[in-house]
Amino acid sequence: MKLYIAQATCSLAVQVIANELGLNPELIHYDVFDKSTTSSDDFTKANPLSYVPVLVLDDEDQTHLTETTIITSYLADQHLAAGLIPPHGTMERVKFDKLLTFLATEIAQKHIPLMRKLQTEFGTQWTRDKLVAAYTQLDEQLSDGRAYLTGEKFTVADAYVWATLWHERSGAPITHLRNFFDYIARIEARPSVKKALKDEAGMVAQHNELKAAA
Ligand SMILES: N[C@@H](CCC(=O)N[C@@H](CS)C(=O)NCC(=O)O)C(=O)O
Repeated sequence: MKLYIAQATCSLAVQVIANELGLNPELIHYDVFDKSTTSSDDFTKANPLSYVPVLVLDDEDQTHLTETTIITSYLADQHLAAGLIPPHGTMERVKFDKLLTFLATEIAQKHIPLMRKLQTEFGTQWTRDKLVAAYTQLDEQLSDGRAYLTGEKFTVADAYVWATLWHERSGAPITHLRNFFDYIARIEARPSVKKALKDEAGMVAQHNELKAAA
């Protein structure tokens, strides 16, 4: 498998889930600013919309999967015994997919226009307020002392929350949420997360060397 990643983006969620499962997809780094990659591949062929993550499967069709929630869920579904996602066809899974949709729409995609400073003053405030409300909901969910969002087990949802924690760049004031940041510290202690950051830094360094040599 090949996984297209970009520095400090949602592709980290896929790296974490692959690491949790002991999978080793070939990593290709995409620079979102100059649009180059660490391979000779044209990234727009991998994803015409030019965003990461993209997972290229080893099947006959070389299926290209996009969308963070879909890629992470797909990998977790292939290894259900690891417990990173509830099985399809259960109410637990319906609630889990609801949570993933919430994280994608109310958190991940809300940060992006803020980070890119694309909004009016009113729009910026409105979006930051939405983010604070969404993170507060997660903080409340964690207030019963559970280790992770859906209970005692680390899941795809936790990887996604961590990978899209961009409040420092988007200016969403959430650092008062103590349950939430204790939870983030638990996630950051996981070997899968440390490895994802190390591998990502390695790919960025390799990319910079390639550019310097060009
Ligand atoms: N709907 C996609 C969005 C992915 C996305 O926003 N990717 C960002 C990084 S987190 C990206 O690649 N941006 C590059 C660009 O827009 O040029 C998903 O949830 O995976």
